[in-house]
Amino acid sequence: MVRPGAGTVNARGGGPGAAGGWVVVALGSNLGDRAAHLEGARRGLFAGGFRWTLASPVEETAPLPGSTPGQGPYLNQLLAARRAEVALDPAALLALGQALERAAGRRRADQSRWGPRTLDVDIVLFGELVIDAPGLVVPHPRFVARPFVVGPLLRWWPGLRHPRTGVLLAAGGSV
Ligand code: A4P
Ligand code: MG
Repeated sequence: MVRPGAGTVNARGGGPGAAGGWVVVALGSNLGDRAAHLEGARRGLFAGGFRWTLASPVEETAPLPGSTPGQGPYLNQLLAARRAEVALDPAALLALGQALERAAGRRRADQSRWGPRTLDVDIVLFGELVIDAPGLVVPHPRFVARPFVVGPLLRWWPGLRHPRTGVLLAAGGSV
């Protein structure tokens, strides 16, 4: 749960290659009808006020190292919306994503960390915002190591810099 006013929110300057005008969400699913879960998330996000206009191809990916062993492959996809087309603040977008996860039947209590899930909705970027609040860290703390996130980002915004560090993103994944 994100407590309004908790933590810190800082806006950094934009610049060439910055995705300052865009909000980016990552979808993941490796349980049940994976494609249907992503479709439900795309529809629910748009209807809820995240009016995305960029969508990466859906990519099938092996579970990341560190994921609970024995689970199946994921479908992953990235969506991006212009900030002007996002009628939600970061906490509200997180709450919408979690509501969609619940609607997809996700149960956290009986799942180990990085266990299989019907739907995961992560906020990757919220323009240039840097957020360190209980329950919400933006940019998403692990996205730079994920080729299925960094790949689409660099195709959309070559020369993209990490809003927290200012470091150029690399396809290989480290910042
Ligand atoms: N949270 C904090 N910041 C954010 C943010 N920017 N976006 C909090 C979304 N949530 C954020 O998440 C745990 C807590 O993170 C939430 O309470 C939220 O307030 P969760 O969805 O309950 O659990 P999780 O997703 O299992 O944990 P975590 O650590 O967020 O995992 P990740 O980083 O989401 O990775 N392999 C492949 N191939 N594809 C995947 O998509 N995903 C994961 C999970 C593991 N392996 C994967 C994939
Ligand atoms: Mg997550």
